[in-house]
Amino acid sequence: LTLESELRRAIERQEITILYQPIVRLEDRSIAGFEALSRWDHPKLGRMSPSEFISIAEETGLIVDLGMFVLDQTAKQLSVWQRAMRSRDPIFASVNVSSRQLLRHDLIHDIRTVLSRSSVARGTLKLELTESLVMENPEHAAQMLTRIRELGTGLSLDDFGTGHSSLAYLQRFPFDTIKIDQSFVRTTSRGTRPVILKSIIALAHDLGMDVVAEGAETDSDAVELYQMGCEYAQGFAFGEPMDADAAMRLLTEVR
Ligand code: G
Ligand code: G
Ligand code: MN
Ligand code: NA
Repeated sequence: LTLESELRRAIERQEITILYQPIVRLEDRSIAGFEALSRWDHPKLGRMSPSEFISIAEETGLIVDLGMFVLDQTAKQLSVWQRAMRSRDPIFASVNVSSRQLLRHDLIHDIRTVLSRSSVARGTLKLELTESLVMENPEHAAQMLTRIRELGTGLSLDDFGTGHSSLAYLQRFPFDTIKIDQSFVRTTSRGTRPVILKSIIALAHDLGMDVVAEGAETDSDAVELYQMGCEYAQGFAFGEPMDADAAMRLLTEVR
């Protein structure tokens, strides 16, 4: 069997596992949401990370079914979490979307279907897209993203700072959140990037966007980010990607 046909079968048989990594409010370290991260449990090769199979999925078009599976599972899981913690601010969940799903497929139809099958609070299902994805076809991407926002879906700009789009482009797309790439964040405790970080945070806030710092690995990263005005962070300092039950325990444990 080729990897392609194995992946096709794995998607059909739902052998893709979704892990969830917490995104916390730096103010009080409470959980604001989770990012969904796929894993493929291959019978011989073991647990594979997206870097090993997303490109195959993209090239073969399998990403459309895989993406729908991840969206659907995540929305269902999000409804379960929200029901379990009814009294507090509803948490969000964000799902990574690849180029083919947005630009060469009817993602809007998929999102409508997923939202109609689940009962997530409006605005709490979010998509993550990278700069390089939206820059492949800025006009088309901007149109699609505007329609997706109208469905009540949040939009995060992922890996911010690694692409080569101009900052001016930020205003052309209806993102509500930017996620600062790990490469800027992981070095905060060594003090090499504070100027860049502070500027990105201030710019995002001026544009009315929330900011999530990715790759916060230590407590001092978290403290420094908060001092720089960043309100959300994700990283090993707060939790690694975990299964849905572990996420549920984290949400419902008495703090
Ligand atoms: O979890 P990990 O570090 O291995 O993720 C690597 C990359 O794979 C991340 O950049 C993430 O955006 C991407 N990724 C994870 N899950 C998915 C998914 O379900 N769909 C797509 N398109 N990308 C994903
Ligand atoms: O590209 P994207 O931002 O979606 O990538 C998310 C990936 O980053 C996940 O696969 C996750 O495993 C990884 N990751 C999350 N937190 C940390 C961290 O604190 N340090 C490092 N090195 N990687 C992280
Ligand atoms: Mn991401
Ligand atoms: Na990222």
